[in-house]
Amino acid sequence: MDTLVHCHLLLASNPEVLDALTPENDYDARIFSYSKYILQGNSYRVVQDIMENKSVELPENISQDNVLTTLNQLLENLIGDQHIALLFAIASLQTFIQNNYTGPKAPIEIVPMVFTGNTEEQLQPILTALLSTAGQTAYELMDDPLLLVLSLLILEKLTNQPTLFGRDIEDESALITEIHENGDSLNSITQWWRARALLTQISVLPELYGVQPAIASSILDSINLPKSILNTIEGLVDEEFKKSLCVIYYLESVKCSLTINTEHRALPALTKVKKLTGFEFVLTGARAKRTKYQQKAVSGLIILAKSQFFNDSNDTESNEVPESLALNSDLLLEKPTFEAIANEPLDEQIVKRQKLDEDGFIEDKLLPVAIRQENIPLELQEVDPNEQPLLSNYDNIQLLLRLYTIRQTSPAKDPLVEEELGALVSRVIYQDGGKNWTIFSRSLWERSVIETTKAKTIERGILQMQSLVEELGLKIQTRLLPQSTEPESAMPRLKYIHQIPFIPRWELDATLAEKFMSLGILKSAVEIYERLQMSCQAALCYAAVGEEKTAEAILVKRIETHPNDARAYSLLGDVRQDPSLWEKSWEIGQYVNAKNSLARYYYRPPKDSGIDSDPALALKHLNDSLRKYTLNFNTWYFYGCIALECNQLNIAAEAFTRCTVLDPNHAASWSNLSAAYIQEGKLKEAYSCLKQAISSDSQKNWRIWENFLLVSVKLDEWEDVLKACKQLVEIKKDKSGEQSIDLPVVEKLVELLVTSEYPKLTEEGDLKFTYFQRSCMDFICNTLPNVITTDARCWKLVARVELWRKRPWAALESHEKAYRAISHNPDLEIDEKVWNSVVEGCEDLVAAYESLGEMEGKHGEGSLVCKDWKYKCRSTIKALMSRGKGRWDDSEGWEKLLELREQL
Ligand SMILES: *[C@@H]1O[C@H](CO)[C@@H](O)[C@H](O)[C@H]1NC(C)=O
Ligand SMILES: *[C@@H]1O[C@H](CO)[C@@H](O)[C@H](O)[C@H]1NC(C)=O
Ligand SMILES: *[C@@H]1O[C@H](CO)[C@@H](O)[C@H](O)[C@H]1NC(C)=O
Ligand SMILES: *[C@@H]1O[C@H](CO)[C@@H](O)[C@H](O)[C@H]1NC(C)=O
Ligand SMILES: CC(=O)N[C@H]1CO[C@H](CO)[C@@H](O)[C@@H]1O
Ligand SMILES: CC(=O)N[C@H]1CO[C@H](CO)[C@@H](O)[C@@H]1O
Ligand SMILES: CC(=O)N[C@H]1CO[C@H](CO)[C@@H](O)[C@@H]1O
Ligand SMILES: CC(=O)N[C@H]1CO[C@H](CO)[C@@H](O)[C@@H]1O
Repeated sequence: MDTLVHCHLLLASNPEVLDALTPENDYDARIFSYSKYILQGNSYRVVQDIMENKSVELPENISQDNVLTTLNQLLENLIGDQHIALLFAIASLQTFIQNNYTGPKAPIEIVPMVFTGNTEEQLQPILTALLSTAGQTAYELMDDPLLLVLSLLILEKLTNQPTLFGRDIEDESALITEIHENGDSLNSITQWWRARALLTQISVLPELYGVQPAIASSILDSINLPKSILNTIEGLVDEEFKKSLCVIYYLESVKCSLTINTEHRALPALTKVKKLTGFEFVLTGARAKRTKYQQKAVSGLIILAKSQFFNDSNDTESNEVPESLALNSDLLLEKPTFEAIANEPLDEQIVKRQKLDEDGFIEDKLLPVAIRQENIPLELQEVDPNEQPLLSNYDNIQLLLRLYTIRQTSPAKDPLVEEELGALVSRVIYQDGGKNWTIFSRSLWERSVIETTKAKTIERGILQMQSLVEELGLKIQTRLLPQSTEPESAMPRLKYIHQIPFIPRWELDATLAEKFMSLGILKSAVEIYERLQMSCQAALCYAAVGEEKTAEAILVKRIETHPNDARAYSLLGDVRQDPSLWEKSWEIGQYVNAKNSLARYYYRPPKDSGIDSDPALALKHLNDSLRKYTLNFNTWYFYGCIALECNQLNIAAEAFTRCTVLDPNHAASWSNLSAAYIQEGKLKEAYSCLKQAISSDSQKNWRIWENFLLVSVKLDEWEDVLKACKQLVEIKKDKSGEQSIDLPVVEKLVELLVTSEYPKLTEEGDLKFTYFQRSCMDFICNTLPNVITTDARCWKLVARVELWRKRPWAALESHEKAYRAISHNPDLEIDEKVWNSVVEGCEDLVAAYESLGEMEGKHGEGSLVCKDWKYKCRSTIKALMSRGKGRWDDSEGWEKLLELREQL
């Protein structure tokens, strides 16, 4: 029963579902009424009720330590009752989110409820400091940080985890949580809420350091989380319900990856959730009119999408969603009108970026793509592109999460990517029917972010951003003035908040400021930063637009007022390139980026510093950085590269292994990992890394393929050798021509081919070549001839293979080409070496005529490869002699030619 109630809390179900359950006693009734408050969006009432008459006194002189001690004592009593404590933690978290992310502000004052006396002002910096971590300060103006602190404290106590408050954790592995499929469901539920609370904490921090990311992801990393919960309520709920819980689990797991920058791991969860909800969508081309006067439609992108199930629609109705501003353009249409779907050839780059499967439909990618009309899944072919059907909210969220994942994994400002993102967000915004607040306002926001990158739409983009910032802030506050007797319910806004990446209020503001900054509207930007008291952000922006002096001044001032702001020290160090500031930053706050800056500095010191590069020292700084924060891909990569350079192979292997875990598609990491293994003599390991590397190598990096070739040769993996040879020729032929052919390796391949058994005719009269044989013949006989220019040895290899293929006429042709390749050498007349080699070539050709000429020709029985081969021999010899006459008449070669002519 408890578990069921808690599932509804996780799902943010409609509060009425609780009416169907009957409490057995007063205690249960209390639990039910608390749960109902939470589901109604009145979490504050739970907090209020539990804290009634429990406020405690703080010691005279308030410090971080004694606030923490006092809170811990207060909670000791409360923790005794696990259920009530958990509900209190949930309610505190939801109220915090309501107050800083979604509004409207809850009508309680938390500080006076907890502490007697007038301490609010003194407490704010202390509570902010408690939420700060790894040298970076949590956002100082957030509302009611005490709610988040309480929630986190209770949740870590309930899960028996070491506290993250008031001390530095060195060993993060002790904190990783493992959830078992048959584990206690209440524990899993508590862990789940802890992950939510930690992700909330991460969102009030300016950057991503500390142990919180690792803990949150360890909780949300395993399907055992929902499974262990569902095990307990087996039989009590239907399949649909179970599915919903798994759906939100996957969505939150993706959200977590996005939040902690491990977005490369998001795809499997996205794929699972798409399957679970039976969601169909596809990106395809369409003709579209975008402007009012446009006569002809031009090609564009569109997402066609349709939901299969609407099992998440137990929503409380609310018609209030943020206003979508009209584009108000004389030129552009509000939204494009689409005409023919999928008749347009898709942009080549979209097609190339993804490997097409046979039927032109790309599944299991961030964006499934249909190339042609017939590749569009059946259900979607019927969709009217201009009136697409309503999507279920979970499906809308999937589109948004895919949008975030694409954005985080693609190069910034790529116009093609922007267009794909635009297509995604349009699909979410333009649909008929009810709109959900969180999802709709977020998609409007994302549309603005995209629009502000384009000249034609930037105006609406900025205005929409401004209006959203106000909508979420000021308007909510004014609306909440006492005139409204019934405060608007907070629930519609909270419903999907844990599935969508958090963007706190101030971050919306800060993004708007950044946009102003990038447009050169410094004044408006600075106004915002000042209002938000975000000195570091302001400094970063100034530095980015080249105003280092201003940035420096802001940071200096910040340090004067906040001598413990480690991040500010480090940023000042970045501006001044001064190692002592980074050292200071590390000393006072263990701020991770300070160590990264130190490493960069000592690895590549500025010219005017007069010091030499010191990779070993850089390595040491990076080691400090990584011990403190283990999820930073770039730091691991840099660490690995320097370690390779210093021949610290174990370290390099460890580093690149970490890289490949964080981003399994990073070809260079796989390749560099293999380099470490090769040097350690671990060829097998190197080989399997390189296999991974080439399967993710979209950049066509020849270094990777060359390594793959070398290792495959050493391991006698000839199919792979062949594959690598082919790819290398493909990559390098335009630039280096026949130099791209690795001759000794190709010779070995030919040797293997021609000594392999030639297939017998099957009953149907076919020849069944092995894969290697077919592929090798194709490479040697079809690819190489287009690349070879002067190398006779290559032509002879082709001839050998043609002969093996029982195509003597083709073999002879290759011999002729081989001879032509050497005999064209203009140095023939002046260099005896060249003369001798041409004579040798001539001998070879004559031998070829002799041996092949009489064989059965191309046209089958009765035909010959070369009927007049003797005549051809003579004329070849004659032609060569006439070229050498007068210059080489008494040379050894001349003698050979005479002899040759005799023997015919
Ligand atoms: C939606 O509501 C119905 C009836 O109120 C209930 O049976 C069902 O379990 C709810 N679904 C979810 C996912 O909460
Ligand atoms: C809290 O204190 C007030 C006033 O002292 C009292 O009226 C009220 O009953 C108390 N509430 C509880 C739950 O003890
Ligand atoms: C207040 O703090 C000062 C120094 O920080 C300390 O000496 C003093 O004993 C404290 N007073 C109380 C009442 O704790
Ligand atoms: C950092 O160095 C220590 C001691 O040399 C070593 O044990 C540890 O594995 C290193 N850490 C990383 C992340 O490589
Ligand atoms: C500092 C800050 O931005 N606080 C905001 C927290 O969120 C609420 C919305 O409920 C805003 O009103 C506050 O301004
Ligand atoms: C209301 C509704 O659409 N319910 C659907 C929920 O999902 C199941 C399958 O999992 C469908 O059969 C229901 O129709
Ligand atoms: C405000 C609100 O809740 N609107 C909609 C949320 O989404 C469902 C569909 O999943 C609609 O039925 C609601 O009207
Ligand atoms: C693909 C590859 O080899 N990438 C890098 C491996 O590391 C070295 C540094 O040691 C880089 O220079 C390579 O580019």
